[in-house]
Amino acid sequence: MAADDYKPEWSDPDNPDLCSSVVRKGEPIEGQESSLQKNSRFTKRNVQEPAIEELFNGVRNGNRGLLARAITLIESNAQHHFQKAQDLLQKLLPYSGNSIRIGITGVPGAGKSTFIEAYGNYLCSKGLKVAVLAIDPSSSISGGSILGDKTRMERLARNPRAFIRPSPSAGKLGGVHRKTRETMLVCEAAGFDVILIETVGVGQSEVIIRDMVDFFMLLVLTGAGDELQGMKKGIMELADAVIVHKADGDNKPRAEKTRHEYKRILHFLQPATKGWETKAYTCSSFTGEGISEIWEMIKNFEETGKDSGVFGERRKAQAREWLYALITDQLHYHFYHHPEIKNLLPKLENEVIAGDQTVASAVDILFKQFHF
Ligand SMILES: Nc1nc2c(ncn2[C@@H]2O[C@H](COP(=O)(O)OP(=O)(O)OP(=O)(O)O)[C@@H](O)[C@H]2O)c(=O)[nH]1
Ligand SMILES: [Mg+2]
Repeated sequence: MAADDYKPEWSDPDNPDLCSSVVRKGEPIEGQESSLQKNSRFTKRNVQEPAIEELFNGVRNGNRGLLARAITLIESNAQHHFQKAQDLLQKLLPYSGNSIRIGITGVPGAGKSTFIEAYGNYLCSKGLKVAVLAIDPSSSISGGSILGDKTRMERLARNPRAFIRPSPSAGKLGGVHRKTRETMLVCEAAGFDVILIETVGVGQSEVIIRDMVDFFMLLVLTGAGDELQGMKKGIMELADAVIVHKADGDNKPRAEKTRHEYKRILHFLQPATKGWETKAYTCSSFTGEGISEIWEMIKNFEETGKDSGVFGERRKAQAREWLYALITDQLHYHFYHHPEIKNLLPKLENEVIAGDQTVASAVDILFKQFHF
């Protein structure tokens, strides 16, 4: 061993000879950069956060990089980003509101992402700019749907008229709600004409999305006999259109039959939008059949809704709902983060479980302690 060599720290200090490895002191290289230093991937970049003005101009000028960074700022959970994000939104707000907001739901595998790929490209080919926001509260568990969507929306992802943004799935649904809504406003200020929001129809997410879109469509599959029985009436009553998807090849006649079944059922249900009859359609994202009809139908929906005032009324009602949803969120947050409450709650919980305290009196005690 040379004078400067030593045994690695993971060798056994009592039996150093059992370990044959030695650590040799490195020699600095004079005059030239090592490949690690040269490779920019390994150098620490000083990433400066763009100022609000820069983000605002970037969004308004359709600069994708800055649009993405504006959305990242809005999605941030960091407390110190909150004010900046809200200041930016406040500036962008007057330029928002000019798109048609479409929510798309359906069970996993219904073909939502594939439909968005086909539909989004169709809309782009008509000269429209399309933003896609994908919400998937389940993907924090499955972990991979964003990657899947990238491949399913490959062509759309490369389309210069389209912008795809997977929503952060982690965290509670309320948080996803706020961020998706605000992201939607930013995309509108960036000049997107159509916003498509994909959500898996397995829980409360479709109710939340219904509250932020103008038009809500449900993608279903054939062989719906059983599915129809099991399907919650509730979700069908949220829909402005039921699309029997994958109506291609051998499946086409079955899709037509399924469409009739849905038509019959829809007849008995309350329509989701006043003055609009929710109908069933068939479509295939593989052949493109039915895609243009769906766009015509949505344009018709927008036109009749704007004429009757239903469209504008819904947006106002949604803004009001959103206000109260955020107030509830804040109250919830402040209540559970209040030091006295954090302290008292476990004790009261035990007392309630043990039957030593009534629930109402426990709540009363907690709220007497709750003050800002
Ligand atoms: N035959 C046929 N198959 C389709 C069509 N659209 C989608 N598929 C297939 O259906 C499967 C599911 O499609 P996705 O687009 O991933 O479905 P999804 O509803 O987005 O699924 P999740 O995001 O997991 O909820 C894929 O294997 C697609 O190839 C269609 O129009 N016709
Ligand atoms: Mg999908």
